[in-house]
Amino acid sequence: MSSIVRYLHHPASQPCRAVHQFLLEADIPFIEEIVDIMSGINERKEFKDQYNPTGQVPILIDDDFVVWESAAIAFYLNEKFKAPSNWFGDTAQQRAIIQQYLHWHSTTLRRGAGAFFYSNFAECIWGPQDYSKEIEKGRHVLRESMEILEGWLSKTPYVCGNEISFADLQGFHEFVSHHAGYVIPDDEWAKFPTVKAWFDKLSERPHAKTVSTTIKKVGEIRKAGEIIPMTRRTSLAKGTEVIGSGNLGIPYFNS
Ligand SMILES: N[C@@H](CCC(=O)N[C@@H](CS)C(=O)NCC(=O)O)C(=O)O
Repeated sequence: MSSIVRYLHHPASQPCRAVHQFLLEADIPFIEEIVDIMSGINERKEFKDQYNPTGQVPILIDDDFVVWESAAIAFYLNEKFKAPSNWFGDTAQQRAIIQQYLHWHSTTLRRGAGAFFYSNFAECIWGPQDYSKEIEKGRHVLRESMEILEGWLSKTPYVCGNEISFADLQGFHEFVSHHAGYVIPDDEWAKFPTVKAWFDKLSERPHAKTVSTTIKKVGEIRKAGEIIPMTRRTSLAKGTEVIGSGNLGIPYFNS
């Protein structure tokens, strides 16, 4: 296997930034390739056949080995490059707790990304419409997830213990998008002071800043009311969004 891996990603994507930050934090050599998911290139058959049948990023390529899903990518990198044990755990119990977070994350906090997507990106794709139901669904999941996180973080400084792990990066980058997109109002943050303190602490890490530059710009552009041209669908508009929702009449196209 090659010693320099290829990392296919997009900086506006939460799971992509989590893996990107992990690559930098663990000092893993990689070649960066940005996939323009805003243009829908990732929806092409060739892309899906070659890289990822879901048409999503991030994707990691190590010679002829291809792996997608952010947590699986980070897990592979951790093993291959023998990253410091804080990232994926040293003991069976630490490893289990980190995996526990990652599984919880993908069905809860991650689903709250709908609040960001529908308040910041939907209009750019489908024009002005009433997206409030979708936004509220995302916000609901986000609030419930923040309640759980508030409990965890009141016991330990990081979500899985005393040291930062990949679980923190995965969770943190969801909040980076919500923060950049003005999704969580101050009075909502105030209900979760421990989550906010954890978010602020992680925001200070130099690599967190490096990988978050683009999404912060995106947030400012949208706040100014400007439209970002994009034709993409997203995982959230492919019918995989918030629990039991189906599609609430928001148009999207299957090709
Ligand atoms: N569970 C996946 C989620 C990946 C994901 O949602 N990727 C989005 C960007 S945030 C994507 O590539 N969407 C395709 C699109 O927008 O067309 C992971 O953790 O890697």
